[in-house]
Amino acid sequence: RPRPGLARFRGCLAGALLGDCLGAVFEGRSVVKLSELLSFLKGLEAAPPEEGGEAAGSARGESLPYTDDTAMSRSVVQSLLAKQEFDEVDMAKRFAEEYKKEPNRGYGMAVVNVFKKLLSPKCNDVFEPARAQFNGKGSYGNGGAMRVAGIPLVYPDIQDVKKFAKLSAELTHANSLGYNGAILQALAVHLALQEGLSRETFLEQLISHMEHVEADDKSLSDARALGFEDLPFSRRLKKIKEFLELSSVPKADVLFELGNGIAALRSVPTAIYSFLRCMDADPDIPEHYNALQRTIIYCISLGGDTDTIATMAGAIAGAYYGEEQVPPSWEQSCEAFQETQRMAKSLYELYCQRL
Ligand code: R7I
Ligand code: MG
Ligand code: MG
Ligand code: MG
Repeated sequence: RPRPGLARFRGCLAGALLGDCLGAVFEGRSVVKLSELLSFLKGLEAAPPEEGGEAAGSARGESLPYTDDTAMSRSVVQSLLAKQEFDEVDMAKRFAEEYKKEPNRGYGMAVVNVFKKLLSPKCNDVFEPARAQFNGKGSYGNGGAMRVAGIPLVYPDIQDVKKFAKLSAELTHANSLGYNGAILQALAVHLALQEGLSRETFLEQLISHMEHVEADDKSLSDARALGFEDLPFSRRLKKIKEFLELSSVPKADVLFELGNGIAALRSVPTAIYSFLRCMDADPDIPEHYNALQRTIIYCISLGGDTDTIATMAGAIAGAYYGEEQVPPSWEQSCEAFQETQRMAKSLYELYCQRL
């Protein structure tokens, strides 16, 4: 198996952090004016933090805070690094303790009940609180997907990626429309790490994997119970293929078909589409922005769950383009950006050991 470079691991974590911190500024707005977003970015670029980076940035109180997306991503990474493999008890504990330490990072409304149960000494099955969510149906939110990038950065084998993406998501998201979104996002990062994959091959591979993932009984029954057609993620991936064949796609069509919401089904495909479409220039986005920047700008311009869609697309784009496309002025505007570099190096070492 070929070995991806360290630059892709650094790019992935940095892209994810950028997407969360920049996206969070606009989270929940139904409409984001591109002109406003571009002038916000100009402001960041004009005032890069002074010498001293992170410390100076936070001393001036100017860095953009990360949200639950990054807090949970960091717990995933820290657990994988501490245990050198996926460990559900350790990961669950880290999620819950991180929430207890900093509860105001913008967590989903329902997932906090899972953390509270995980913190109780009476909890002896770490998957049980997630199964009890939404009257036993489990959450279909995008929280499993938003934090999953660490899994494909540790496991080179695609079967391991699927297995541990699912298990890591099931700690909070027991509905298959939640954890299948995490599998899809993990597969996208996995493929992005591979050298020189074309847009067409990338999408074809995602479709064939997801058609398999979504064909099991629980995926079929969960989708039907919520009134969706069979194989809903696979269908949206095919819609993405149609969109990419058109010379331009109106924002309204993207929002109607793919969405910008907090359900995994209404956000993971949108992140993947954003990454793929932004491989090409966009007439509305200034040319001096590179493909990774364009991806994040495009995601945020869609409005809605901007931090989460941009963090997922940022992870994919960062893994694909590598850290060369991570602009220092953007990165240095984000809280705790230097820790990202250290974590990427450790993940890279673990990944290489498993090759
Ligand atoms: O998925 P989750 O961790 O939330 C992640 C989102 C990201 O945008 C973050 O940036 C943060 O803002 O939150 O947390 P959950 O609470 O499990 O799911 C998020 C929301 O999805 C819930 O609060 C519900 O509004 C909705 N949701 C559901 N609604 C009805 N029925 C998820 N599952 C269901 C459901 O089964
Ligand atoms: Mg968030
Ligand atoms: Mg969650
Ligand atoms: Mg969000």
